[in-house]
Amino acid sequence: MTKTQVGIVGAGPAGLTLARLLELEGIETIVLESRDREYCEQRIRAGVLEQRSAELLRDAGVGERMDREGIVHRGINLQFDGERHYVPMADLTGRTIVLYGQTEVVKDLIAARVESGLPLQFDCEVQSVDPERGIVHHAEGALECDLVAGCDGFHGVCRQSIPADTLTLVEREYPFGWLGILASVAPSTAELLYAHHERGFALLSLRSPQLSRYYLQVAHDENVAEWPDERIWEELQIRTALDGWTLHEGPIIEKGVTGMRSFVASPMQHGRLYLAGDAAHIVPPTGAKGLNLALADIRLLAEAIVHQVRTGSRDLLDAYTDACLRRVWRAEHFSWWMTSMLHRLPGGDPFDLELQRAQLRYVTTSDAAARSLAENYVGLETV
Ligand code: RFL
Ligand code: PHB
Repeated sequence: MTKTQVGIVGAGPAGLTLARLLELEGIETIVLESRDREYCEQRIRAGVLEQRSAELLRDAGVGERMDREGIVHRGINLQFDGERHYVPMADLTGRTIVLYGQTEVVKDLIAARVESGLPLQFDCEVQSVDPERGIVHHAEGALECDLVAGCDGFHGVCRQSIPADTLTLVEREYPFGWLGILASVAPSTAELLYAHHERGFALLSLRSPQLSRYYLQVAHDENVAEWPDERIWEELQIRTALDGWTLHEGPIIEKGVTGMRSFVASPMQHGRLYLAGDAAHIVPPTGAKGLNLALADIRLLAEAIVHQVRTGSRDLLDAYTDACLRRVWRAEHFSWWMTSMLHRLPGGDPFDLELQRAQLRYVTTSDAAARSLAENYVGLETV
């Protein structure tokens, strides 16, 4: 049986970043990924990197293109009741965010791994993990590991390999989803716009000076075939309209619907298996936290593994779940709060609506409330 120090299941941002950080410390890893390279590099997902996520990628030696092509943002816009308000996050917190697509992060990490010539096996599905013995069963055989990193996302097999009676799952599903598009048109706003509207939420984001990424609140099981391009633009125009401002339209090059859920599995470890990223927790995307939480887990897991290899002490590994979950639950609350404040609640009564409007007025008029939103959005340093 092949042996390695750390077996990594999944070549998403979590698995690839862990592989890279351990490589820099001289720790041996093998990465197994069920899909092919092209699929991994094309999958469109998150776009907002907290400052500390950007720093982690720089520490991993893959920040060069991000620093050249990523777009630094200093705030976000919130729109409601026909007015647009700016939340100056950098002024309120001293920190910024970087707009750089998850697809680009993944491409940079894969390129670095390939250049190092270290094992990264695509088209190699993991079927199960034996957490006690550290054995990973995959399409082409088995791998024996000192430690297994379960970075295989929400639908992966690693979490399911932990005995059900030792795992607590906490979950909330939301009665709506997002229709996301990538459009070949210059963004119409310099920074992100989150819009509360009686017809539903809308978000204007971007990927580059020529590529816009826009979202509309839709039903959680919405059929994308019912959304021809004209209908998407019409709805975006209505939900983001503002006197004296124009939303520019262009060819839509990708569209898809994502359901929204909050989910936390605890503990995030069992025997030799450690879960990280979406394999252990999911947030609704309104707080832009999914990718950032995955990278925060990886920072802790890499530190704990290095500490154990260098000193023989399991202290940091044993503390891994608690250290991760403090940040995870803060982000769960923030993501739920942003989601609740900004979406049209199906069947929502006037009381719900007035609470949302009161909260939106508060965060756009009180410095203290705006700072609270901003420090969560850019990423808290203290959790
Ligand atoms: P990933 O990115 O899902 O990577 C997991 C990898 O594991 C592979 N895999 C397996 N490999 C081997 N054997 C198996 N049995 C395997 N099962 C799965 C998968 O093919 C994949 O390559 O998890 P990771 O690394 O934890 O990264 C987390 C982020 O991807 C995620 O938090 C965010 O992208 C969440 N998310 C979004 N977050 C945002 O902040 N903003 C967004 O706009 C946003 N959009 C999204 C999203 C997540 C989505 N998913 C998961 C459905 C849109 C979507 C569609
Ligand atoms: C994105 O650019 O894809 C994005 C930005 C902010 C969010 C979610 C997604 O809250």
